[in-house]
Amino acid sequence: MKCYVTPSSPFGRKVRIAAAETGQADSIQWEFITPAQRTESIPAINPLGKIPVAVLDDGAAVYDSPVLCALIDSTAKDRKLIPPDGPAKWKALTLEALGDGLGESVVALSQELAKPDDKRAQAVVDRHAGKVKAALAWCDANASSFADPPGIGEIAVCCALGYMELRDAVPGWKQACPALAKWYEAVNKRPAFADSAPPKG
Ligand SMILES: N[C@@H](CCC(=O)N[C@@H](CS)C(=O)NCC(=O)O)C(=O)O
Repeated sequence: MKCYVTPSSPFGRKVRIAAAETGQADSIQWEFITPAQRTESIPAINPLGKIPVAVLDDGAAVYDSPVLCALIDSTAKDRKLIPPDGPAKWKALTLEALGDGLGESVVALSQELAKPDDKRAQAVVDRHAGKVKAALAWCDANASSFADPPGIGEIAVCCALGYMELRDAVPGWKQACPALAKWYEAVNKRPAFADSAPPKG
């Protein structure tokens, strides 16, 4: 399959990590595109115009990142990212939803903060900053029970934090969340995470 991502997208990074962690990165044709190329060509594949999106060998489109990660996990042989059933499965998928929600609020917050003062809506900043703060506090309180090796939930949380750092959207978060910061530093040493770190700038 062919998978479209942008280099700095936390959701694209999730899919890249899922593929690398399960040993399948080389069986996917990665298409790194710019935001301008995304605007131009992705709506023909995904009506929402968002990446990550994949085109399967039979021409079918698959999106978004939770669906793509589940697809990749379904063809993984030894290392699985999503437990097969029972409470462990729902726990992993719920942590993925938290990580994705954190990522969405971090993207919205950093876009709003990047606007000039007279165009910025403080209510939007406050709403997303509140969600980010609450998600970080939850992750900090629960980091000691994060799966090792990381599953799909931990991958989603790490990708959101990586984008948050890239945009410096929450200065001082490592001091405020020391357990989460320690986990984040350790998990980023795994090759799949280090190799997909978002580019600066
Ligand atoms: N829920 C989606 C979110 C994907 C998403 O927001 N992608 C962003 C890049 S980080 C995008 O393509 N934005 C373009 C747009 O919203 O038009 C997922 O998990 O894949």
